[in-house]
Amino acid sequence: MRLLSSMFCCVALILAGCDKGEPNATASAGGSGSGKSLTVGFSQIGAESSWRTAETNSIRSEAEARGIDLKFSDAQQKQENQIKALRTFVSQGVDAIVLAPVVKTGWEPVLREIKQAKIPVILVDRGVDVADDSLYATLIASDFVAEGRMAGEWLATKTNGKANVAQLEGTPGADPAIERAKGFLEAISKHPEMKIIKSQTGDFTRAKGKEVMEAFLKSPEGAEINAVYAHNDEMALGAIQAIEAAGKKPGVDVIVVSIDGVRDAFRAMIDGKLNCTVECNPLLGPAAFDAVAKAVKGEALPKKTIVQDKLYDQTTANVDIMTRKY
Ligand code: GZL
Repeated sequence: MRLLSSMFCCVALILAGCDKGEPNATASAGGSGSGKSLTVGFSQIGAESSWRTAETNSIRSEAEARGIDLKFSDAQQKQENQIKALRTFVSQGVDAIVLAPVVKTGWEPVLREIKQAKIPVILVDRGVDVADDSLYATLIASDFVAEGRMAGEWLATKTNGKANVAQLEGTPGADPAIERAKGFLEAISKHPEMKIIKSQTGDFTRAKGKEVMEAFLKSPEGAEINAVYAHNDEMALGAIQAIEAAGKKPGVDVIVVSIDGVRDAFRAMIDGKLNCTVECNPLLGPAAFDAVAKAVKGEALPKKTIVQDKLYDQTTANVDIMTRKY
């Protein structure tokens, strides 16, 4: 019974974001704690968004604070570049690998090679599809389905359950693109008069978000679009530019909802152009290196630590912006 209640407590703490693995947890210095400084390879997706840059900075600064030698590789949004980087890390004999995987599938062969080399892998911010989950030590990420659901429910309330939505999807095959679409659809499906009338990838970038939105607005259905759901703030900010260029008022004629909670999104909410954003915390450095420290010592880790998210809208944006860290 005691064991059961302490297990429940542990899960509750993780869900509440209060355990040691929470991304804002204070850093414990000194790498593995064994005295020997660690070498860790970090395969990052790219620099497609300010969210991504914030994540990179969090991991870099946390490594520095702990005296960890970080080998950083930017894959420029290409899985093949990530796979190359991972093999390089193996040949360099790193102590652990932190991987932010661009897409969900195609990782098994390289993860098996890493496992054979006895190097633990910590997945950050996006998950992978593998039959054997011993191929990675742990995943630290948000619940993307819940994020999409929150955005969809907010939009349903705002529009009284009536909207013709244009969806800007993230990178095809990426965990957050798949799951954020799923959660949003789940929420709007409860409202027969809410429909996604256009949907295309904007690759999580501002430039692509703008380009795709311009094309949506010029399409035969363009005049009917009265809401935008973007899988990240960057694409929403691009869409806002396209809406304005088409002579419409973003935030009023076209309601815009998105995900991430970056500072520019708060500025756009203060300006009345973005309606809401669901925070997805990129400050994963402390939690990632807490996990690295445990993994290299062979300690057990939860298969997934869920990072807590929260929805913000225009009502408190001018106050909220003052405490934003990214
Ligand atoms: C989320 C992350 C997404 C962010 C984007 O964990 O993978 O990728 O939402 C980013 O802004 O580019």
